[in-house]
Amino acid sequence: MNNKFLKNILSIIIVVAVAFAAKQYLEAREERKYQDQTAWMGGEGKDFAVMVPEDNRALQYFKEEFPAREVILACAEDITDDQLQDLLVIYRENEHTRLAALIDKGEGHWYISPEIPAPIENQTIRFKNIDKEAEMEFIITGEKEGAVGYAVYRMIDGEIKDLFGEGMADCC
Ligand SMILES: [Ca+2]
Ligand SMILES: [Ca+2]
Repeated sequence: MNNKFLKNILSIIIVVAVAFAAKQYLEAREERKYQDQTAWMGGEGKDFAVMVPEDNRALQYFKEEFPAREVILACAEDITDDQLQDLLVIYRENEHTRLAALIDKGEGHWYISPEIPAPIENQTIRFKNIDKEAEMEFIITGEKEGAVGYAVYRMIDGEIKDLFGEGMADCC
């Protein structure tokens, strides 16, 4: 082996090592960027709200009021900033999937919000006070034939208002 050959080998090794390190660095940076962008969602798929038990009073009320609605997911949280637990319900009725909020008015009364379209399948609900102020916001995700969407909502004047989101029209 001559010197020139060794030098060539060495420079190839250096180039490969530098390229590898750069790739690692860029990947780590992308990963951090993704985590920053989705940090408000509560991390990678964690803290999904869980279904309330069958004997939840708001859920029972909803089922009595609307026997034709098939409940898919119902999760409780105070979404009106009044310390009374409300209930978000995703349900199916006449081939449509919808979301409505039951707002606890105290003494066994609930106000039921106008319904809005909800994803067809794999629905999730997450509660997160995104701006850390007043009402708790909630994030709905779901799919329809592989198309994924999400949106962030807040209760405003008794209605479920869409603050921002992506792909929701394709999965509802
Ligand atoms: Ca409430
Ligand atoms: Ca808020």
